[in-house]
Amino acid sequence: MSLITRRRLITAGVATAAGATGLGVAASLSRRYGLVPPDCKGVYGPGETLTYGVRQMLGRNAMAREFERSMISEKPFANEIAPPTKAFKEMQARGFVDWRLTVDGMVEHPMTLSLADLKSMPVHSQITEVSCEEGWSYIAEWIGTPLSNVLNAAVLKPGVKFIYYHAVEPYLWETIDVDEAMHPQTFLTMGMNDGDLPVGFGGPLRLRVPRQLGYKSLKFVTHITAVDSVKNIGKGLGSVDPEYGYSWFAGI
Ligand SMILES: Nc1nc2c(c(=O)[nH]1)N[C@H]1C(S)=C(S)[C@@H](COP(=O)(O)O)O[C@H]1N2
Ligand SMILES: [Mo]
Repeated sequence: MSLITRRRLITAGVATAAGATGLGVAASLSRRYGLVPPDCKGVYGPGETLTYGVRQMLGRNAMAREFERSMISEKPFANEIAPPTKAFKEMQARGFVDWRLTVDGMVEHPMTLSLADLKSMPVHSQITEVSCEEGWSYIAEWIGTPLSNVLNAAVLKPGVKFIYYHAVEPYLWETIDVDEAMHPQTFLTMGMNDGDLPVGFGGPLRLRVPRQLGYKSLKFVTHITAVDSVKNIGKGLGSVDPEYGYSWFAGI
């Protein structure tokens, strides 16, 4: 649907809301056009809903800023050491040849991909910034294949609304909406600054979501699931972040 049509619908929804029975109509219209985030309830709910709704209406296709090569940070700050598990270290010792990414859920063709499979897809690069919610940031070149290539190969079934992804650490998971998942800058990243993606930065495989804060760019990604709702995942808030007071939608 075009932006104009969507805007008209919203205007119509808001105008209807002015009427006595309109609130419910406005709410259901907003939900229908994907303007309501999963963490829309609670103290911060109205703010989250406003931020996300505006982004969805005006910036669904906006691009994250890309930088010149000369702007790449000399000493990027890795916020995470390798997952300290024996299994991870063994895979690392074997050069991650047995690392697998599982793609399942509401897809026509569930699949399990190796790093070699991913590298055989069209590979692109972007020079973008990682910004942590705690205030620091750095710029790096990220090399990988857009997540859309994998999702298009798996073929999303009608009704998919979110992509749910896990890190190798079982307690770390995130979701993004389908717009973010299909955005050309959302990359399954295997390389950084002309080399393999170092483990400290999420190697061998990290989902870079450059339009959102660093915590959406999960490192050590092993599993991607297409879903139509986040209600039954964790506390139903869309990711672990809102459970700790951070926004599900972390647009920058
Ligand atoms: N698997 C995993 N991914 C993660 C994290 C983590 O602890 N584990 N931290 C997140 C947070 S809060 C930020 S800000 C960025 C930090 O990225 P960096 O280490 O490349 O600086 O990674 C994100 N991805
Ligand atoms: Mo962070």
